[in-house]
Amino acid sequence: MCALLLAIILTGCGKQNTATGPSASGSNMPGGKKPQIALVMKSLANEFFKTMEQGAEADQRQHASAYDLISNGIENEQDVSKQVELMEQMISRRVDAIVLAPADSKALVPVCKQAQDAGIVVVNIDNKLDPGALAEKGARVPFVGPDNRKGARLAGDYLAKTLKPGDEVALVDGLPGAYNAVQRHLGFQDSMTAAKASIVTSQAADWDTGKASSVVGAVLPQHPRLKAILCANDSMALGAVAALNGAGRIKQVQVVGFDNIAAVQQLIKQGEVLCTVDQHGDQIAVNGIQYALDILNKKAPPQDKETPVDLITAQTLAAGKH
Ligand code: ALL
Repeated sequence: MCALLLAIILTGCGKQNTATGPSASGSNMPGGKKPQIALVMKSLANEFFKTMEQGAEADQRQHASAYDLISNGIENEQDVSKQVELMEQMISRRVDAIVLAPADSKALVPVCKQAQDAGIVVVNIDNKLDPGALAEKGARVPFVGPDNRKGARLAGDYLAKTLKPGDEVALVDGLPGAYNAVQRHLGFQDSMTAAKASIVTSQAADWDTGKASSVVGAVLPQHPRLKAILCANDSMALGAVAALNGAGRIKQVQVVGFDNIAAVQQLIKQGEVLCTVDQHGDQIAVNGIQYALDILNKKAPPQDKETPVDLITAQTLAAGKH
């Protein structure tokens, strides 16, 4: 009890899911001990990561005898140093594995290496760590997550069907240091180039609703003929919609998002967002945890694994597929 209390104080915004069931079934851990897996996410203010956390917690309850889960997240999308700190806390707690969705693809590499050097299995989910930075540190970390360029292209191509050559569009990007932000930018660009649309501006709003609202608020008066805004995540699509409503242009400008959060599903049904991309947030961490368990149980070589992305539109929502 005392140890558990201490653990919770140490992790700050962390949560622990443990179970008192039988010890790990089929665990190859020393003494058949049940592995402790830490999930280190990004902003828990973002519904995407709440969904991810709930998916992981549900999986832990279903497999309570196979592992214990400690889930952590940061408050602010840009707080990279806080995420490094969370990693350090998990290293001092000597967890068996860390499943990490890195806020920045380079800045988290040294602490991942530090974890590996301490004998902790590290699995990278959601946003890929930078291969160059990993190579420089001599670290190999398997990645479990989607092809973000492909996902963005799904949404961009769907939007393209409504555009004519020369139509003006804007891109709202995620945090520049995140590999998935860059990949989504490229995917949107692929679609817009193929459609011969004109990208009049592309600006980072760091995954954040408030920032996206200000960025789009400033872009709108400069581009009176704008036809669409492609946002690299749904939080920023919410900001774009707020700015468009504020400017009275919601009917003239289409919005595209990425994540499939509930608030955006609602806006798609209302016709204020055209489409989004489901990257199955509830399954991403679960896949990473499974992968960590496989490595701990010496079942799998550390290869990357691609997870699915699906286009979400008014039609797919009406068909009740999600
Ligand atoms: C990315 C995720 C989401 C999310 C964003 C915000 O890594 O894939 O699309 O909205 O982080 O932190």
